[in-house]
Amino acid sequence: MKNKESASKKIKDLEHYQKDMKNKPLTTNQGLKVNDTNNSLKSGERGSTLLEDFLLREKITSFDHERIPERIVHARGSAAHGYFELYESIEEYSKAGIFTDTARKTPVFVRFSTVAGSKGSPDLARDVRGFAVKFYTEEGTWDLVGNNMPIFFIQDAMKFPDLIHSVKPEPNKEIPQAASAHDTFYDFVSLTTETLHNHIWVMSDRAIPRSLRMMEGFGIHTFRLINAKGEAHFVKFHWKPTLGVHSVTWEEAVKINGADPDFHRRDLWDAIEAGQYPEWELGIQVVAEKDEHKFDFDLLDPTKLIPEEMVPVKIIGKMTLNRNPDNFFAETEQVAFLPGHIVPGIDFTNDPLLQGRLFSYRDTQLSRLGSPNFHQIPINRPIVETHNNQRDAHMQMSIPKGETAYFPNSLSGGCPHLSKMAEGGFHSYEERIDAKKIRTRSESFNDHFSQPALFYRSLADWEQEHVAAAYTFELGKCNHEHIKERMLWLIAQIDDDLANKVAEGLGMEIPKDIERPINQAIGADADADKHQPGEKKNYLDKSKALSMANTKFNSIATRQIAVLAADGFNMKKFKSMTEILEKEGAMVKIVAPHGGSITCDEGMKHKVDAAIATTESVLFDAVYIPGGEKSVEAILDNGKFIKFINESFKYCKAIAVDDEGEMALDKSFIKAYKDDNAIHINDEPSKFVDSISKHRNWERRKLADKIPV
Ligand code: HDD
Repeated sequence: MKNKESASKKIKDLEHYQKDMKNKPLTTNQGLKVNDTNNSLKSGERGSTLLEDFLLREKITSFDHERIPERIVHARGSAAHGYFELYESIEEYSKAGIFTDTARKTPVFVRFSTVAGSKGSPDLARDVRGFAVKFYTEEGTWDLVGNNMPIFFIQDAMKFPDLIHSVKPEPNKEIPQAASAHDTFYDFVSLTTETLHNHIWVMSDRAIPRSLRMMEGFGIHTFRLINAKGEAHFVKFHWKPTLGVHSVTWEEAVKINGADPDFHRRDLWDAIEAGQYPEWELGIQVVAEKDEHKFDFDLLDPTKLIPEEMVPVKIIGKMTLNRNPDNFFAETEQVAFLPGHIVPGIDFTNDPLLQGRLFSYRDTQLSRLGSPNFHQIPINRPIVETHNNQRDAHMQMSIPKGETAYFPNSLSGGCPHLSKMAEGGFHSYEERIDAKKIRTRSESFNDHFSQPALFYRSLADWEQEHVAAAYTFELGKCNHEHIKERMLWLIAQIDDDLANKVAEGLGMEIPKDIERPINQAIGADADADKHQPGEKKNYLDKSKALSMANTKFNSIATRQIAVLAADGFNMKKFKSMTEILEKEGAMVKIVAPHGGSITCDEGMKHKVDAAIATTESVLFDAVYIPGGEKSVEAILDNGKFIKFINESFKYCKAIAVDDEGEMALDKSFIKAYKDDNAIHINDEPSKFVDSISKHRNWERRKLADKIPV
């Protein structure tokens, strides 16, 4: 169901371009009604096809050219429409209408993505997630093109092609797809130590989110906010999901990729269609210009975050996604995000990564969308009118009137005319620059170990174990010993304990010292010593916000609950359990031995959501087995149900059973562990709800490792 009431200005604009085919005749692109689209024009019934067949040629030509180049990075993505609302004006920092006018509902289009994989790659790759937001503001479009991690791999845009070439499939054999676990990536990472911070985030569960709706977003760079007096403040942008930040485990991710490669895309779509609109609060960390140098790291270095203990995040508004796109290609594929799209009140800093991005995104749209007129594609059009002297080029959709296409002019009355700042005219922040032109990296960017170490220290024990397992897995997939050795040495600079665990898993020794220079991302004539990673600092022991153990655990909304049942299940308990689960917003799905429907002990038919043969436990958050002897016996007759139960236990999920449902536990690995905190036998439904809202019972994990599924 589309939410018509909140149909925003942008949605109305898009409606203008929508085509509804209902009750319409099939026509050619010229409007000619078509009588036969099944047979080509031939000379005789069995004769050869004629060149004259313009119907055939139009149809086939269009088909032949349906594809456009996929994005060089972030090719795999899913998007949705929504809106942003401001809680309170922050006019002391920014004059942007979106940050001062609390009455506005600013339309947004948001695209989430993985980075390394192709358009058809699975959703649960271990990877950074793109989090790109297009705000259609009254003053023009603002694109906040961020990721789900607060830092980036590299410090200078000049390194981006190298980074991406190293992680993409190796060029001789085009292997592996959507995976960083290969030699070229670790060759690059181990020679480019600035990557280590983003890299350890990728080794954490942040890289395998439970849902796109349960991950944070970050603008990453330090930007500037500019107020009406022209004063600037540094700012970092944060998106915090109202459902909290939750992830799956790597083993589950691998299985999900097989069971449902569209897991995240489907989850986003289904939640919106069900009216369970994903929400994120927008937060800002603001730093006065005068405080630029008071930190132990450089604010212009995109491999550093500002710990929330040092600068708290001020929550200023909320984004809600309430509408799925009508057409994937027209909207999700053709949307073009450009970090260079800003509005008065927001400005850039000299972060060298951001500066390079300001070039790259416009450039890439030219090959992807084929023309500088890509801003005229409906999804990319601002909601405000545009007037300028740019003309022509492929696919010009407007018909600019008048005899002038230059400025200044007198023949068109000087129009389109300039706007003063007071009228909303954009004016770049006047930053003082007094410097020599130089190709180098600032030594203030040299700290490569402190923040990866802070991240690792801040994690809960189960998160740390997952990080160690991820390094071990990824390096275990590399073939070159010297690359693994370099990585082990570097991990030891981050954390000894972590390095020891990884070394043990690899069956290797941590090298005592390795030949310097370690960091090779320097010029040929540069003084290598000046650009090596500095000593690890400890300016903060732990930062709470870095661990998912400190996220929200107060909702089971949109959680997928599998009800394992067959004919004869006990309706009474089923009803009281599922009514409460559904009231709390969970999605209850009946998984049965077959499709169609099953009949409960009260003789009513219930639609089966998935036959056991078509689904897997890793697609669900929790399991409920109602009583009813006949029902439980029927499910125990099929080994896949037992696997389903064991696997749910293994991945530390909540499981509830009523009455004869306990027989299912006795047939599973759970038999000896029925006192587990998240196993509920004839328990109050509210207790099951509590366990599901905790996401996982990690206390179970050591035991769970022993379960052979
Ligand atoms: Fe990028 C796409 C995020 C650094 C060059 N990037 C792209 C997308 C996201 C990001 C979310 C997908 C947008 C969409 O959904 O269409 N990129 C980032 C972040 C970065 C970053 C958060 C660092 C903080 N990117 C970065 C650098 C360069 C690029 C340094 C080049 C010098 N990125 C691109 C690109 C893409 C892109 C090649 C591919 C498709 C596109 O732009 O539109 O230009």
